[in-house]
Amino acid sequence: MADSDKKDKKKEEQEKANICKTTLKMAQKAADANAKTAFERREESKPCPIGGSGLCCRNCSMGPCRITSKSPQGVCGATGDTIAARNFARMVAAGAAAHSDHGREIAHTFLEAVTGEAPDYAIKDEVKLLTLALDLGVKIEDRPVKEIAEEVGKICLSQFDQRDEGVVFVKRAPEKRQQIWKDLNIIPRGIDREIVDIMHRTHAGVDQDYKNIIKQSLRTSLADGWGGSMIATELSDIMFGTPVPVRSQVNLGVLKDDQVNILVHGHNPLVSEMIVAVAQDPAMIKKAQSKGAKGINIAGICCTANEVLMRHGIPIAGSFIQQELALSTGAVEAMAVDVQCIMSSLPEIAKCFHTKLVTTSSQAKIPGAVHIEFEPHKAKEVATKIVELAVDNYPNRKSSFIPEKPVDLVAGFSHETINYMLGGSFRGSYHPLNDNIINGRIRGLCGVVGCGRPGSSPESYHRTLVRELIANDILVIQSGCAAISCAKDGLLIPEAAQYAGKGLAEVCETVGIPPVLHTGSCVDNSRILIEATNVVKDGGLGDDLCDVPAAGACPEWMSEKAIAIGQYFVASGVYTVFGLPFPITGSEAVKDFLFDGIEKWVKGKWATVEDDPSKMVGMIIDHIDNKRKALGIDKKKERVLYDMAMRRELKF
Ligand code: SF4
Ligand code: MSK
Repeated sequence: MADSDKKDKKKEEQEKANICKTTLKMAQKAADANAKTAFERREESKPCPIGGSGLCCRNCSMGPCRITSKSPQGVCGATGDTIAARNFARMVAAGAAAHSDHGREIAHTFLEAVTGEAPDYAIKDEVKLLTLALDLGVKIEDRPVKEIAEEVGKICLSQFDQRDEGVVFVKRAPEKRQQIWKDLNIIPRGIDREIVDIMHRTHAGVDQDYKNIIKQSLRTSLADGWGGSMIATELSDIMFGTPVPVRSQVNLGVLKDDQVNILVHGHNPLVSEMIVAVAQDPAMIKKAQSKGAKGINIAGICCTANEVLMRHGIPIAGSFIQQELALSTGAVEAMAVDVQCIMSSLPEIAKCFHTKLVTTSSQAKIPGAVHIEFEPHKAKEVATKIVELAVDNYPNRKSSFIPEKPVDLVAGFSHETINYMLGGSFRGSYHPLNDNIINGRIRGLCGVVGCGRPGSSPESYHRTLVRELIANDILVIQSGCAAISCAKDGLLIPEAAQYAGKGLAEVCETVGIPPVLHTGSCVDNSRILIEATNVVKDGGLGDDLCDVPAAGACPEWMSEKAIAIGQYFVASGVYTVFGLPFPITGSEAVKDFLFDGIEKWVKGKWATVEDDPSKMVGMIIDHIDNKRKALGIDKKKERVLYDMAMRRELKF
């Protein structure tokens, strides 16, 4: 067998070993029940290669124009470079809009909660409120908490439509980083301003310089990462509690045969928090029992799952690609969805079973679903209606199939938790983390985020990448569906330290943390920015985010939000590796710029796209080792290659 054949065989074996088998099994079950899922639709659909490479424009009625070697310009004369950059910038704008509008809704409700207009919500974490107040320059003295909270809420809400000034959290970044943004004139204003700017300049016949378009997309992404998203995380923590380590379980096996199963799905925790509270009400449990159920079981899908997991230990039923499969178990009485990543097919799948699909946001209605609109001032009332609908539906359940047992996980790694766990409550600090990076036990850090896509090897890229990173002593911080994928693979428990390299394992065992830290939902990627900033501020690892031996990775993605996140990582100085498909590969100039030229501007860049997670690990290790060398803390370390023997040892 030729060497290249051997390598392909190895890659294939690795991919097979790391796929989510529950997903494949349930996709088949769904097909058997005539419930068509994304797995089948993907087989049927034929993605357009021109659109996929970023070279299709439909920004005016003279088009759509598709750039090929035979037609290298659109009707208006736009080149492939302009078109690819415009498409990329619009993806950033859409992703940033989704995160930040979520943040705006949280800020609105926060303000209504403190003024008494949304009486079902309260302030749970006063310490975090006061810390945030100080950051925002709000006086504390002996003022009542309510007064401080109101001022904090008003300042946060004002950030979204800030027209001229930079958003306030920019000041949290290392000073050198702020200077880079200032010199480049990309200090972000409010998200509304930045997104309107992108939509304007990408209209037909406006900005035709691809670099100038990319520059505005950097600014917009920063308005999200250091603005809208960060506000969402901060205020959610204050209202619902800052996450601390919590044990729970994951995978479709968290559904219960003998209980009313309610799934919460989407992103915004405002509805799901109330559903969790209402489902614990003894009167509601009694009602469920009167229908023949033993109780009420709440579980989550996607990032709403991550929100209620982080703060309440509510189990996770599945990731993005498992949402249809969760309904195909036939064991779900109701699925309540809020916003983002909700498949349009859900009502069709729900119809094959007895499940009630409930939409709750005025921004996200789905034909065929029951709509019970969420309003902050009657949050509990809305949640009660949803839970009652599910309870009443329990007797309609027919046959169900809940796949194998769930897997344990530990989540809750906010930056406050990392500070506390590493330094202790009285001397909380990132110092031990920095020390262990400097002494080489921890080679570096990697934020691994992303979604997962249907196909023959679901979620295997996340798992292969993360397994190999930890085997090479790289501490992984995760969010979103990437974290759910790896949790299902048993990597989010302290015992997973056995799969880490010797140095990382030693640190994990001493502190009692997993080698993969779950930091929250995809809006909580802002926590990763703060965690990296804390590493810089603690000292010894450079004076900007780009100096830290760290990288970002997104081996599987589907959402425009992932592109916005990638762009704010890059704008913050992070080397960021994405899996295929990447939306601008049709333009060599834009590709070269994002993968290389942009580094001169922001000292971070996108990495050459690789469709092999093991190669991505190689790129990340090279980058981390180069950063260690630049800091003068490099020690020669062999790369550990992930092999099948390592996989066979797994008990999960
Ligand atoms: Fe075609 Fe130009 Fe119109 Fe785009 S803006 S559709 S490239 S004519
Ligand atoms: S939910 S954006 S599929 S992570 Fe945040 Fe998952 Fe990706 Fe949606």
